[in-house]
Amino acid sequence: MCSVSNIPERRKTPPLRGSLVKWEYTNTVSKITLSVCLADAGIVRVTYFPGAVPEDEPSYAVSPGYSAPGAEIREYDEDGFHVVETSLLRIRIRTEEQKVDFYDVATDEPLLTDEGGFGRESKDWTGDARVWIRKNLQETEHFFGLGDKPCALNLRGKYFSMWGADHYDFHEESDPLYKSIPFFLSLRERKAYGLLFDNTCRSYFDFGATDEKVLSFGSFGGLMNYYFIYDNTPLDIISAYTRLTGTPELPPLWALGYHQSKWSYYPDKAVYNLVERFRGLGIPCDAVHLDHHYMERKEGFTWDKQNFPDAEGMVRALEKDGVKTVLIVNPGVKVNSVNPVWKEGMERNYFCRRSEGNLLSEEVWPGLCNFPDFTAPAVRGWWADLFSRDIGKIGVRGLWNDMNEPVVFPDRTFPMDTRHEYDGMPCSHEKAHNIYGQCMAEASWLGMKRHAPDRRPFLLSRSGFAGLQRFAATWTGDNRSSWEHLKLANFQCQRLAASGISFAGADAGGFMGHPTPELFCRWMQMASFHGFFRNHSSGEFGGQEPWVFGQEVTSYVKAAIEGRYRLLPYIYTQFRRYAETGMPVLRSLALQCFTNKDTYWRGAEYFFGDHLYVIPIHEPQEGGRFLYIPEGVWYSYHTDSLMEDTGKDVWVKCPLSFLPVYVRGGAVIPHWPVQQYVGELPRPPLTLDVWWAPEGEVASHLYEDAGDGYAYRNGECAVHGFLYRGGTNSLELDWNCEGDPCAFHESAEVVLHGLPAGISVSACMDGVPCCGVMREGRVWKIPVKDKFDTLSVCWPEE
Ligand code: NBV
Repeated sequence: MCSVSNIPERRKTPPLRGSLVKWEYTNTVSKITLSVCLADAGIVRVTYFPGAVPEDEPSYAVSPGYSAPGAEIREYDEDGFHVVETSLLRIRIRTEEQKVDFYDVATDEPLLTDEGGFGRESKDWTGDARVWIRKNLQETEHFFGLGDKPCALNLRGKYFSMWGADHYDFHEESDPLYKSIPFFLSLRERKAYGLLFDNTCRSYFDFGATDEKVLSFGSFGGLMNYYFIYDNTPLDIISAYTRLTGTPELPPLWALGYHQSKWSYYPDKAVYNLVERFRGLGIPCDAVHLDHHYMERKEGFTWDKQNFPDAEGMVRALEKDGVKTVLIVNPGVKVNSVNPVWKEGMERNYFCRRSEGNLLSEEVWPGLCNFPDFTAPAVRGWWADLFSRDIGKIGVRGLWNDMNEPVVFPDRTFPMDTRHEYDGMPCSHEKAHNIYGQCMAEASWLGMKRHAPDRRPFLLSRSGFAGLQRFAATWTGDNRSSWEHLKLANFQCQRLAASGISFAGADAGGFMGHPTPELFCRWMQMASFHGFFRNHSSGEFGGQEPWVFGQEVTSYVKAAIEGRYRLLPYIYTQFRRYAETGMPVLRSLALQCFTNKDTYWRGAEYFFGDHLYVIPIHEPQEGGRFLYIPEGVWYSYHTDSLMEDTGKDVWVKCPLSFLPVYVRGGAVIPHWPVQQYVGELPRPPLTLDVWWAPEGEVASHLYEDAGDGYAYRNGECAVHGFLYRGGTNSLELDWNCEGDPCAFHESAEVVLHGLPAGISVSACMDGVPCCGVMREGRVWKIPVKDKFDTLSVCWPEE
């Protein structure tokens, strides 16, 4: 049934290419070789090989597209050290002891130094070994990152494991969960570094839990192989890590809109009714996710003919209404001799086998299943082609990979002797477990690229390893409708963004249980400021659609979703920057304000892109709360009131109608009118909202393109830059643009917020007085014909 076209090449690419400088030291007794490899001025790979240095293994973390830029170095020997200096780092290699210490080159401050250093213990008959490394943990050091861990942001004093696991009904501190992202950041007032432990076996991180003076990490197999990443700020370090492990493609704009999901919406009539309800109530929605029940007996690549007699007709009809269909796909292929996918997988020998050659057969949703070995390139190519019908012909716009940790019933994973191709370096499940889900995501992503080549893929994957962002967005798994889980969702989304995955969300409202109206409202408000915005629930506890919780909450939730749609040009711009440079979209307060150690134990607050600061409400009945307002000029995004006390905790009122969100004075925030779905207005009128700051300069950006497809790669896009200059009774705004400034919006308007009351303003564009300047309440509106170079606004001194 499916033809195998363009099988991707074996992953021959070594983990690091480009201009590398390498040093190797072999201990003549232990025969262990220490290899230190410089990728750029701030990225150093350290590897301990137990014997001869083999050809590089495939790396699932490092992007095949990453090419090390190299760096200018100075090197010399000094009392038993070999010292290598770059513009950022001084690396002291203790050659005899095989230890590596990192210092800041300018101040010679120690950043990370070996305590016991590298250790290794052979595992009896397998020939494999447990490996670990021990480093000095400094008193002032704090840790962040590590993927989807459901706990407070600061990881100091804690111990974590990496072993992809389905943790139904997880709770605070459950560990491990679905994803294994072995990357962390260390913050210490003026200094920060990042570290990626590139090892796919079961691993652990000990941030001073066992010994408060020791930071250690290790694994139960594979190599001690880590990347030390240094730059000026935590956000630069996250960006560098994201570039090393691969920046994502720009997502289709619709995928940043609102997604509605449930386990499951069926039959087709229920789906039509759902969409009708959204449209009837005027609540924007861009996607509906179909869970298990769209399939025949839960078997992948089938449609239940009774419930969905005309799948293609439905998908196309929804699309006409602006709603894209996203399908769940699990890895297990039902053992069924009339199932062509199973037959073909068998014929090609693409399913995983145990060490003695017998097929791996386990129960999952459809019954007894076999499992594609996604670590083999040919299998990924085959899997990709299985989507020729759903993606290529029917027009399904997104895929949702579930159960790919992988999970089998009851509550287990594959037996450890399951064999995997591991891209040419065959191994057991012990080594492949943590990357199985990511390889499935890669194969599904490839399917979308192949069968809808003119569209940008949208894929959601529950499991993943470092680098997941190259293929997929993610959600945080099976949470619960509780205040504890709302808080955890906030921590997890911030933590994922700090781990390279900004396109992340939690099931808004909670997967299990039924939220109270207040909880639902707060959760939807928060989720509207996370990377990925989807309401999903198990369906067992009643509906969780935006209109289920009474009129008042429906109106607040509607307003939150509408707010997301108004903000889409801003959100899209942040995603564009993330896709280009790896800069995270969500930036925890501690990471943005890392020179202020008072922020290190705070968790709720984060920056959403460059200029918005969001404080989700974690507790019920919070009519007000203390929150930290960063230094500078900040306004309430919803009321325009100026925050009087900044740089400290202030008490603010938090009515249920909206979340506390603040906007930076001097910022230009692009807005669109509310649309029911992305693309409803082909060229939405653009509003540039600007908040007055009486001094200083603030840079803002706007990125526009067609919202899908790849024409932007041929220059069909507009990249706008704004520079705001504040004065005590004036402001100026410069606007430059690469590309046609008017191609993607039909009109533009500048709206000024925060100007003193009772004034009248005069405005000039490029020296010419503006006509049509209008006051509306507290804001001033200035129509813009095409674009200006400089807008000057002033008003009489009070
Ligand atoms: O496919 C059913 C669910 C899905 O709705 C959920 O989002 C996944 O996390 N899936 C797990 C399997 C069943 C979980 C009990």
